[in-house]
Amino acid sequence: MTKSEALFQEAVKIIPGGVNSPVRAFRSIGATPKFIKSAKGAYLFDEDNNQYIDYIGSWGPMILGHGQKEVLDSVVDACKCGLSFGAATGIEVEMAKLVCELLPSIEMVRMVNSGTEAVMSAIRTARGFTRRSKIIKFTGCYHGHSDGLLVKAGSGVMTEGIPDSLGVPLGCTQDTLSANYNDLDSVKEHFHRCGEEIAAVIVEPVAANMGVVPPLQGFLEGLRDLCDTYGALLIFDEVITGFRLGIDGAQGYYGITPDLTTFGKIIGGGMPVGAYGGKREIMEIVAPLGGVYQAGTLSGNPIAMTAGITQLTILKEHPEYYLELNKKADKFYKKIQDILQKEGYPYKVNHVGSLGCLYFTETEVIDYESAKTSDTKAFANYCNYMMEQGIYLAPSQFEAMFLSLAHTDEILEKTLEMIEQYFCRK
Ligand code: KE4
Repeated sequence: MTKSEALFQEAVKIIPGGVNSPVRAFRSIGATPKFIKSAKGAYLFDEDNNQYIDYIGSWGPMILGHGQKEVLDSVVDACKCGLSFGAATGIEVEMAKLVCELLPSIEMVRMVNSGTEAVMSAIRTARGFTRRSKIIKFTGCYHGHSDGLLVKAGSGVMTEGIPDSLGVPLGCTQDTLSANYNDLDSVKEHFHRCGEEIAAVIVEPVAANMGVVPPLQGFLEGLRDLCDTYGALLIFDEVITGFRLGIDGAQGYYGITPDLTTFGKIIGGGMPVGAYGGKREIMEIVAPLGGVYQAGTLSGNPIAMTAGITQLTILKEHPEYYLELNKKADKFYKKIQDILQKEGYPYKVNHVGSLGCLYFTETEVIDYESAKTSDTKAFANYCNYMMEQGIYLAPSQFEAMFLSLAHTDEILEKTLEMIEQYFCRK
C-alpha cells in the first residue's frame, strides 16, 4: 500500500470523503487521491516521493510556480511580526491601493478569505445597492458554495432556481435565475420578464468551471448593455481569471467594465484570500459605512496580504511575464490540438491565455450543454494514464488546466510527449 493510499484510508474515517474539498477526492476519475507533501516550481511531490508536473497550481493561485522565493521569504518575514491581530493594518491599505491601481473599475475593495465569500458578499452588495432581489447566473458557471448560487444546473431558463444541494432551502435559490452561457437571448428573456427585479448578472468572463469556455464575440458586451438598460449590476467573477489573463484580468483582456468584481486565488499568492470591489458609490453601502453587513475575523490577514502583495507586485513589475506565459500557452494548447488531429481524434481544445481544457467530445464547446457531451470515462482513462506518467491534471473533465511561469518549454515538451504517447498507443 502506498503512503497516499494509507493516508486516504485514515482520512475517509474522519474527513467527509477524506478531503477538505470534493474535487480533491478523484472520484470522477475513479482513483485514489495523491497526498502531496511538497511542491516546487512546476512540480508536486507526493508522500511516496513521486514527482508530478502540476497543471492545477492549487486551482489557479500558483501562477509564478510553487515556492516562489520572494513570496516565501516575504511570508516568513511577516510571520515574525505576528500572524493575526484582528485590527486594521498598514498592509491592508497597501493591498487595497494595489488592487485599485491595477483595476480601473475598482475604486473601493474589501478583503475576505475565499472566492465563495467574495461572491456571496458582492451579490449581497448588489442586492443592497439596487434594492432588488433577483440575480442571473449561468448554467455551468461556479461561483463558490454560498446557498443562493447552488442552483440545479440547467434548471430551465424560465423557472426559479431549484437548489442543487441538500440543505439549501428553496427560499435561498428562488431569486436565482439561470441563463445559458454565450446565449444572450436566454438573458434577455429574464430581463423582459422581470428586469426591474434583477439586481445583478454574475458571470465568469471566461467560464473555467465547465472546462474552459471563452465568451463568444459580443456576449460580454451584450451583458453590459442589458444591465445598463435595466439598471442591474454586472458582476465579473474573476476568481480564476483575475491577474491570470493579464494584470487587469478578463475585464482588461476583453475591455468590458463590470460594476463589481470578485477575486480569489492569485490575489492570495497561495494563502486564503478573496476580495470584492467596484465603484465607490456601490461599495459605500458595505458596513460599517452602509447597510450591507459583511465581516470576517481573518479578513485582510497580514500574512495572507503579504503573500498576495508580493505575488501581485512581481506580476505588476513584469508585464513581460504575461506575454511569455500566454505565448507559450497558445503554442502548448495548439500542439495538443495538432496531436489529436494527427492521431485522428475529433476532440476539442479550448483555451484562453494559460487556461485550457481538452474536451473528449467532437462538439464545439460553447456552453454547459455542449460541455456535457464530453465522454467523462474517456477523460478518466486519459487522466489516470497521465498521472502514471507523472503529469498531474485536474481530476475532472470539467476543470481547467493551469499553466504557470515555472512551466518551462522543456516541461511542456515532456507533457506533450506523454499526451502524444497516450493518443498514439492503440
Ligand atoms: P473558493 O471559495 O473555492 O476560494 O472560490 C470559489 C470560486 C468562485 N468563483 C470561481 C470562478 C471559482 O472557480 C471558484 C472556485 N474554483 C474551484 C476550481 N474550479 C476551486 C476548487 C475547489 O473547489 O476545491
